[in-house]
Amino acid sequence: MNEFIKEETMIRNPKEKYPLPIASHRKEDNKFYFVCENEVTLCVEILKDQMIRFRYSATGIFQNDFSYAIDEKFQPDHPEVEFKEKEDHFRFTTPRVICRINKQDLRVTLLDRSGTVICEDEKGFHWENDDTYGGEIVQMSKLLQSQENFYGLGDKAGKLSMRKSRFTLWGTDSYGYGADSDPLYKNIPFYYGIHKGIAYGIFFDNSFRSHFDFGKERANVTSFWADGGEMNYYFFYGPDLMSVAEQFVDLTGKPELPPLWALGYHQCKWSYYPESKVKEVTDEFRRRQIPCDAIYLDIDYMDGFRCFTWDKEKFPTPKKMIAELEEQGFKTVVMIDPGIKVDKNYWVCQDGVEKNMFCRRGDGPLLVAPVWPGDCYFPDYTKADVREWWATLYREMIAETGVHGVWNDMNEPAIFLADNFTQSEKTFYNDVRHDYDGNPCSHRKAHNIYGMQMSRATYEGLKLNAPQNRPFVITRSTYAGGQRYSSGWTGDNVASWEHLKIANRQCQRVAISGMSFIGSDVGGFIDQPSGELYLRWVQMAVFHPFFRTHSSGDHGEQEPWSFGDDIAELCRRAIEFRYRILPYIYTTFWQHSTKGTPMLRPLSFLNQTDKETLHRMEEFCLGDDLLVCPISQPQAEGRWMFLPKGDWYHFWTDKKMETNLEFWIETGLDEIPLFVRGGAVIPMYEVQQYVGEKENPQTFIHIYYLNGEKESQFYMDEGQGYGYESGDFSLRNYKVVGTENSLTIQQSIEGDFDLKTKDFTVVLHALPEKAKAAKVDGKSVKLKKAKEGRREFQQFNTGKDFGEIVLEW
Ligand code: MIG
Repeated sequence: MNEFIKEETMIRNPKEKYPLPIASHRKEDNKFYFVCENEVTLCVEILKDQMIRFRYSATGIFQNDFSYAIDEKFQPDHPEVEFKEKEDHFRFTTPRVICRINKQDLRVTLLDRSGTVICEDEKGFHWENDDTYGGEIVQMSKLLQSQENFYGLGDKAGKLSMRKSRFTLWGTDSYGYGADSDPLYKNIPFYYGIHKGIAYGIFFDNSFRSHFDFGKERANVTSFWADGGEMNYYFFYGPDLMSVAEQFVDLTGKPELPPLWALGYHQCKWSYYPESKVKEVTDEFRRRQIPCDAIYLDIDYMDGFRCFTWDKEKFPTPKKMIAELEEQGFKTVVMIDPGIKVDKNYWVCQDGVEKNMFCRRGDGPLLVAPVWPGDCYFPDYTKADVREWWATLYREMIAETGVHGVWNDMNEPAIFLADNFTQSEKTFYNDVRHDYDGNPCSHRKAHNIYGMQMSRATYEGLKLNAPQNRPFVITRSTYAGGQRYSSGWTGDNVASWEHLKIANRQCQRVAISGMSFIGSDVGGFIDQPSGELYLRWVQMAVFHPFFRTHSSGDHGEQEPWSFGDDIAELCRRAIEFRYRILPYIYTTFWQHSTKGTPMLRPLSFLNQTDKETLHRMEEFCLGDDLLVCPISQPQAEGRWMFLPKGDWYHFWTDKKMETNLEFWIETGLDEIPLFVRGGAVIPMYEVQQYVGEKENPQTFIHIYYLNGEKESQFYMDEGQGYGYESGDFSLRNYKVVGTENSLTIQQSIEGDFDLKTKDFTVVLHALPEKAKAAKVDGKSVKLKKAKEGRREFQQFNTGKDFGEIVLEW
């Protein structure tokens, strides 16, 4: 017993049941089983040096081992471990972690190899099987370590650090949610813990309604539990937060690369119609030269909200319209909801009923619930046949009409409350049946994965009907691992400064919870932002992987020009900057898709041993080398912020920053505080109005001085299609080495893709003195002076395939 626990905290709920002492143990394949006197069984599987799975059964009988979260490509390596029986415990030792299991009560303690306790059970596994409540609850409680902090859990809107808070995961349509609202749309039962500078992660892979308490109920206890299913969790040892993040994505799946256009700017509203209105908007973007890649059609394009149909009055010739928009450089993304209108004259409904594709109530009849179209049926996406069927429904829309991307909404699932619907929650009845891919269950188990499986079926629809293209899907609800199929947005937020901050936190949090391709409704969905708020939001979202303005449309307009010409001009500059850093963003996405590294990173991920970073929420990094701090107040002439220890330059002046302190930074309306890491190589493009507008966009290699060494990468490929899978990519690895009077940049190239440029413009930043001499592969080149805004620098052009640049002063 840990002496820090106060007696009273250990008082046990009489309904709770516990393991008795371990009676036997055995090893089968790579699994170790510990069986207690009352049949309670713990199964431990050492998947990797730093990754251990724990599974408990109260009866000794485990459920079929099936999870939607785990990527089929995940490869455990089952390392050799030392297993020992001690007097009062069993012990595993991997090269990185020690795991102790108490004989008396099955409690688990995880330590690092130096013996520091990382994570230790308090009561450990226990459960309630309560007939009066009507269900089984599986519970785990752990000791909260001294000064421990917690992060993760998907789209929660409150503080980044979750200590002293309590959360529920149960996908909910949370219109106009706030910082304290819970649950929200996404269900990602994965969190990080960090204490003594050591980080670990826990993924509670259980899709029932689950709950997490980080020292709120009892100050020294962290617990998680679920209203059913198994106590089944994965432990990841860091010690770096970043390593935990990468391991979680290793387990739950890396997304493929999106089409490059999906990383451009998107414009959306509920709803743009008819066709002439859509064109008015797209024309205005081109007229004003504000870059934009995608335009969205919300539910009103459909015929009476029937999915996979068109309202022929509003959109008489969708194929022609989409082709014309494409000519202009716009991709069209349309909404598809799960609710299928009950209407015997509607082909999707007929077909679905005939083929038995829809969810049924516990006693057999089809589930009927009202949403936009009135009464609807709902596909059971947890069945392979249904996903395949759903994928085929996209044929006309994708293969024939040419729609480029699909937006899945209302998939928590959300329904409207109607008089004849007796459940108080705005979702399916608990008794609704699901196939769960051969593991039949009720909605209690399938609720939290419904949106994920819908977006999966949609992803398959895009693959099926446009196999040459990389799919683009966006979803509102998802579960752990949903990043394999879809991007996401943070739902129905509000046009307020508070919500700009919430969006910032949510995007960071979702990104470290596995789904990097995330953004918010820029400007706010509900209510009308001021021009200033809209601008500040745009300026922040430039650095979010998914970048889209969306609004509910029941107030004024929300396009970049809706707030007057001055704001339009400032928005234009911000969006132009997005297009300039596209190669950097794409490289960051590539790193995410190959290594699982989150694209957005809270400050704690940069320097986790510095306590200050653990509580910062507004500053964040996009990729390795850009650090941003949005302006989140009106009429700000600057703001207070913090830079972690390191070499950082002010992006707009190239001035070296003092770090590891809080400071005031001035900022105009035309920029937000942005910093770049010393030694970084930032690949940039000239501005384009949309991805692919210029066949050979001028490409810049921005190099930032460092007295030391640093590596960077620049990844590029066709930006669409799958050539990159067979070598048609270009990866440039850079190594920058700086001394007091020189800087060298080495480049090594992998892949066969011929970058669509002959030359690079190499731009030198923050050299301590002007370079006098520059040599590229031994040949002298002439440096030119250049100026941009408040920055002055030297630059030169060189062939893109150089091996080494040497600068001296
Ligand atoms: O009940 O399709 O979050 O983005 O514009 C509202 C209409 C349904 C909610 C989504 C929002 C979308 C809206 N939808």
